[in-house]
Amino acid sequence: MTAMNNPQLLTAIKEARRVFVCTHVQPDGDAFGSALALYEILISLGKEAVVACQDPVPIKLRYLNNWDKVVAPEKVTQVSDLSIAVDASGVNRMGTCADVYFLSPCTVQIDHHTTNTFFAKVNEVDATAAASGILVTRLALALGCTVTPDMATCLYTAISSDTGNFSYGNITSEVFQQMALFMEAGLPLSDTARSLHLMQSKGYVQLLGRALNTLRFIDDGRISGMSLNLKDFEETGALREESDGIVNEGLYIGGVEMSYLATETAEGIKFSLRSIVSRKVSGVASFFGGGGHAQAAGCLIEGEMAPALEKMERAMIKELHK
Ligand SMILES: [Mn+2]
Repeated sequence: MTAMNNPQLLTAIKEARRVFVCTHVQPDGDAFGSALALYEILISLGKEAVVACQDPVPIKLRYLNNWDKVVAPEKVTQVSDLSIAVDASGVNRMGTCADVYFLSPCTVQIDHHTTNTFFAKVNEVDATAAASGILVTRLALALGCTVTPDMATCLYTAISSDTGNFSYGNITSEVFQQMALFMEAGLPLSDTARSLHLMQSKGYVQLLGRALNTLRFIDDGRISGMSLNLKDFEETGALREESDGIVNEGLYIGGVEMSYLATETAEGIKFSLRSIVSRKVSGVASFFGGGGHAQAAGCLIEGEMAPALEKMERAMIKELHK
C-alpha cells in the first residue's frame, strides 16, 4: 500500500509539540473525516492538537469520534508550532481559520483539489487522489500509526463521501486497498454507511419536496435544475446544510448529464453543480468565480433568482455543446 513520501511533512509533524488542524468552510465528510482522523493520529503520537473550522460540524457527521472537540477558530488562544489545513484548496476556503493558521511558524496542507493554490510552506497536494482522506491514510502509514476503529470510521467517511460511496470516476485500486485496511482495523461499515448515506434529516426531506416542485429540464432533458428560496428554509425550519445532496437527485434522472441546485442566500444565488463522468461542471463554476471538482462544483451569482438561473442555464448549455 502507498505511504506518504514527503520527508518535509513527516519531519514537521515529528518535531511539532502542538498542532493546529483546520479544514474548509461548509465542511463535508472528507473535511471532517480527514481532520478528525488526523487529530487522532497526532494524539496517538503524543502531540497536543486542536481541530478548528469556521462552520460547525454538520449534524449528519456527529457520529465521528471527537466531533465535539472541533472549535471555532476564534476560540483558539494558544499559538501552535505547526498548522495543518486539510481539504482546503485555497486560503479563502479556510474562512476565519486562516487568521490562526498563519500564526504558526510552520504551515502544512494536505489536499486533493486540482484548483489548489499551494499556499502552505509544505504542500502535500495530489489531485489524482479521490479524497483528502486517502492522503491522511497514506500519512498514517508513513508515520507507522495503528489504525483504530474510530480512525477507520473517519477515513471511510472521508473517502466514501468524496467518491459518491465508491461510484465516481476518481476511484483507484488504492481506495480499496485502504478500505481493506479499515476493515481489518474494525470499521463498523454497515452502521457507518447507514448514518452517512441512507439516513436523512426531516429538514432534508422537506427541502427535497420543495426543490422537486421546481424541477425543470433544459436542452431536451440533458440538464436539470431545481431551486430553493429563503422562504423554503424559513417555513420548514430546515438548516442551510440540510440542502446538501439535493442537487444529486437532479442528476440521477434518465438522460440528465448535468444538474444544478440554486439556493437563495443573503449574498446572492448559490449554485451547486453536478455532472456525469463524461461531462464537466468545474469550468462552469470557475466562469462565475467558483470552483471545485470536474463532476461536483459550486459558485455564487449575485442578484435575483430568475436572472441568475438564466445565466447558469446559458453557461451549462454552452458547456454541453462544446
Ligand atoms: Mn475532498
